[in-house]
Amino acid sequence: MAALAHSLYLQGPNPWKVAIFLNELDLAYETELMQFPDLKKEPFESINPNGRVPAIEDPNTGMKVWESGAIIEYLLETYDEANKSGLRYTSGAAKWEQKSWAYFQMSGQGPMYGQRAWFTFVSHNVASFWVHTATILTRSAMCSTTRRRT
Ligand SMILES: N[C@@H](CCC(=O)N[C@@H](CS)C(=O)NCC(=O)O)C(=O)O
Repeated sequence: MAALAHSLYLQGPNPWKVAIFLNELDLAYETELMQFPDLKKEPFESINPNGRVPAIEDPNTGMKVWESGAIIEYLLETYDEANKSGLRYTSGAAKWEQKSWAYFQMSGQGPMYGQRAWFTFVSHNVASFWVHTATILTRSAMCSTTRRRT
């Protein structure tokens, strides 16, 4: 396989899922440690219109991929033909069990752990937190959709 030089925009817990997976597949990669203010503007928003890490750029394919779950699926499909990770289920019950756990992690466990950390370490005002979070997430989702490349 050709040498791979991924740029992984790394800060907070989610990028580590991708780093662990890159290591599992023995893929060479470079990391770029981002600062929070740099996530919500160019040039990073051209990589991830949602302005969050992780995101990767793959010079082998020219692909830019963001959202940790999507990145892991991309790496599985692109670089794990031999099922080195043991996670490349392409059919049957194992495929759908894997997808069930992956969706649970990304839509349930991950966000809940994040919100608990926010309440515990940053904001202790639960009521205003929910209004604030819903507002930010709604705006962020609208902006991401608007910025989506065609
Ligand atoms: N669902 C996303 C979550 C990404 C995410 O929230 N990343 C955090 C760091 S772990 C981040 O970029 N936070 C910056 C922000 O929310 O502005 C994923 O799994 O990639």
